[in-house]
Amino acid sequence: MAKPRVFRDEKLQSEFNENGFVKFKLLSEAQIHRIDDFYLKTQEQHEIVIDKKKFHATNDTDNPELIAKADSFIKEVMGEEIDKHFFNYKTIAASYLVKQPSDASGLGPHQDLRFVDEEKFYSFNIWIATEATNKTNGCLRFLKGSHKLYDTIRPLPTYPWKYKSVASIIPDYFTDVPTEKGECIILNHACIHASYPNLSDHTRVAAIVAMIPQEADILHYFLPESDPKNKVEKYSMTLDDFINLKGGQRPENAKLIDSFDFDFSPIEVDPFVKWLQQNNPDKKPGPAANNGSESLGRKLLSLFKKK
Ligand SMILES: O=C(O)CCC(=O)C(=O)O
Repeated sequence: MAKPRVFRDEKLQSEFNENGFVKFKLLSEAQIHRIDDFYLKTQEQHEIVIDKKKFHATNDTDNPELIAKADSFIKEVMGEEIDKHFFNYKTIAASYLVKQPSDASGLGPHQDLRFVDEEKFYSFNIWIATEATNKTNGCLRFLKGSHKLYDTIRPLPTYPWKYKSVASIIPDYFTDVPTEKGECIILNHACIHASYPNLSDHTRVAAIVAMIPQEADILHYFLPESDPKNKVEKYSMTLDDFINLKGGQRPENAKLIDSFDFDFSPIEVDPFVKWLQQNNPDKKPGPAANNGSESLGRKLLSLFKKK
């Protein structure tokens, strides 16, 4: 069964379906300025975490007032344009994603959390930076088509990533996606992606809004720590449940709708490499590198929820 359409433009929808990401011009210079201005006014509050984190999100501040204000401000500005490009959607959370100028500000290959039943739906971010992005200041990179490869559960607070076994191979096959000022990237949360460290002389600021098709339920997958035999718990969530989610804990008021076993064993390397080569005949593998995926669970946590 085809997944519901959300783009008004058929070509953008089909590129997104095919690759797992697509970019287009979303915001005007004035709208970008407002997004930037809000960040500058709250910079000190946002940067409270920079001793520990060179890539950080509004949620990392643990400042409920700031998190709520940034959420509604970003939705307000982006909301002026979103309906021109999308229909049949609902928004989840909005946040700033900030890269300090540091070689520790890169994000290794990862998939974002799973918010919906991905056999029927998909969830995605609208991601937009306040300046043009490139390899030097931390642009995004994608493994084309990887959202269609395996059905993966990406739970919290543990994040037993099925692609861990191949994380060091993936970057050789990434497609870099630089952006012009005002251009956004729509990324499927199941598409493997990463971003370069910011090696420029100033902070790279981006804003995201997470969205899902209108008819999809918002879900949260919880996998308790320590015992690999634990079952995955699936909760039906409201936006408030997400806002009130505490790190490492079950959602307090959300309804548990299922509890099931899932095979989190890492994928086999050889068939994956074959797939990589077939899908990216123009790319050459280099020596395997450590791409920083070990701190992934922690970084993902900060993308989407409060502590
Ligand atoms: O802003 C970045 O550099 C990373 C963004 C990202 O990984 C995401 O939006 O899921």
